[in-house]
Amino acid sequence: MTTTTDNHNLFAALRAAFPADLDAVAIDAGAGLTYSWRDLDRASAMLANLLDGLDLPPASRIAVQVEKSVEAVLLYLATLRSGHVFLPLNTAYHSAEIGYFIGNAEPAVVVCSPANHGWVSKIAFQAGTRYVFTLGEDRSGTLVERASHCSDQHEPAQRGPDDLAAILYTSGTTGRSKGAMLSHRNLLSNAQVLKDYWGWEKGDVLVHALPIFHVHGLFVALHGALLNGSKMLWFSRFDPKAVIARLPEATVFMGVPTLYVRMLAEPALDKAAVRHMRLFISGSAPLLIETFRDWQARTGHTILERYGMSETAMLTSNPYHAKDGDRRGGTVGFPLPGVDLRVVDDAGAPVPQGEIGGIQVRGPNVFQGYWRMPEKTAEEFTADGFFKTGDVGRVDAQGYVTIVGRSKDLIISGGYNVYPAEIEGFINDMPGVAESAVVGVPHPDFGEVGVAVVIARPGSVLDGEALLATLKQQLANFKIPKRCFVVAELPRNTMGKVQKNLLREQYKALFA
Ligand code: MLC
Ligand code: AMP
Repeated sequence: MTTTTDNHNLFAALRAAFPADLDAVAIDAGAGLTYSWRDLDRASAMLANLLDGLDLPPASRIAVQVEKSVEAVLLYLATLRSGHVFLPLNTAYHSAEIGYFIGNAEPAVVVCSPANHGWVSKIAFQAGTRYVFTLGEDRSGTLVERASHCSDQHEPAQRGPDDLAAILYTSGTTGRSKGAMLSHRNLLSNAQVLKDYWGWEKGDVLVHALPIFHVHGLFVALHGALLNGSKMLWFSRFDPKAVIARLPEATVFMGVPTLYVRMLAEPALDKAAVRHMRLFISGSAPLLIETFRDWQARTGHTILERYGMSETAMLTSNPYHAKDGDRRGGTVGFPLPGVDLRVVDDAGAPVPQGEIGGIQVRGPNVFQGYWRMPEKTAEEFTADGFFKTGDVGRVDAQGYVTIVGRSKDLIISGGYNVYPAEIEGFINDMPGVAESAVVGVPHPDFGEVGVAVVIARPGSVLDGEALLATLKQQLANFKIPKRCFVVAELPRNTMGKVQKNLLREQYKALFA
């Protein structure tokens, strides 16, 4: 087993952190189903040997759209282990979305759920994919079947620090999604910083209730537990009652704000339920100050809010240790060790301390660029190597960062990003539609949701509900605006540009 520092393979570092007792439980998936550390090692070796046996070009993309399962984690570990590049895809994506990702990334291997094999394999083989495997949530499918014949011993592939470990697609404000390329060093350096910063300790047990196709569930939560040799209580989907019932066995929880809102709605959430908890972490979307305060009042715990992105993993965090400061609601804390963060004006010059501007960042966690989009990559970096996050914020005299908005036209709904431009494009293509605007409005459960405002072509009559029903057949469910209004005109400025701020104002109380 290679664990020497000259191999920068992230898997080698995670494997080196496994506890000495390999028979201890690593993942408790509920209903009596558990995986030991030895299981993780052997099963990921078998899957890595399966990938090796396919004789793929080095750094092949392994695209994966499957329901959350421990086997999906094993496939992620196996992909790292064999030196290929993991490309996770949200299970909500439909064929048009998947067609784009597969066409753009040209994965050598696609793994999908058994139910989707028909349409996914058609798209994949047309795009030149060599192998399509299936993986069901219940360990069914051809992937596990084929791997069961492979050896359970595997030496991790030799990887350099800048070699790619994963590509995460993030939607673009204009045009199509971009694949953020993350290297072994990007991911490992961030995981190591968080291990220290959040005070991971022996005996910690993590509740893992997030999806594993985005940074939060796949990297922040999973790497955190693995790098600390900590057990995970595994939930294939978030159910507040089920999670609260197992909180007494846990010490660490990570969630998007919606998860906290939904747990607060449960009477069973009380001080007894959280008696062994050490840390509650929130991120991926703004945590409302009311949620922060309600959580404090109900549980006695102060949520630690942090901020990150697909392109950078984690950037800032409220302090864990009291000696480093308070956890301040409404702020995302301090830049993490190793992260340079600055706030600049429209011309790119740093603003005076305390003033609002665009947030730019630099550090070992910042990605390698967008997959096959060198011009886009160049546009998003400054000459001195800072990445333009598209988030707008300020830094106060104590160094706390507050996010006040976004320069990118983006809605964050229940922790998922929705790009209005993409939705508007689909709506505008529908018969009878002259134009549309999609804006985000406050929502008590999802934080923010999309609302579509549509103008009909002269002579056409449109039905908002019918438009949404059509959209639902084309796009992932979380992207569908929750309401659609057909109106006579959209508010415009003197340049003719739609004034989305006025629409947001007009519809802001829709879900109050
Ligand atoms: C589901 N729906 C959503 C939605 N999730 N709509 C808007 N926003 C969402 N996030 C739709 C469903 O399709 C359904 O529509 C209706 O809303 C009600 O669904 P539900 O049953 O209430 O949803 P549920 O399945 O319980 O999912 C809610 C959720 C989930 C909050 C558990 O969205 C979730 O796991 N979010 C976490 C996302 C995440 O991990 N983000 C991290 C990104 S990483 P219909 O019409 O079908 O009834 C990142 C970087 C960083 O941002 O800093 O971490
Ligand atoms: P994603 O592209 O899915 O990785 O989403 C990243 C975006 O989520 C960031 O650019 C921010 O706009 C937002 N985000 C993440 N964490 C927070 C937070 N704690 N507060 C506010 N916004 C956040």
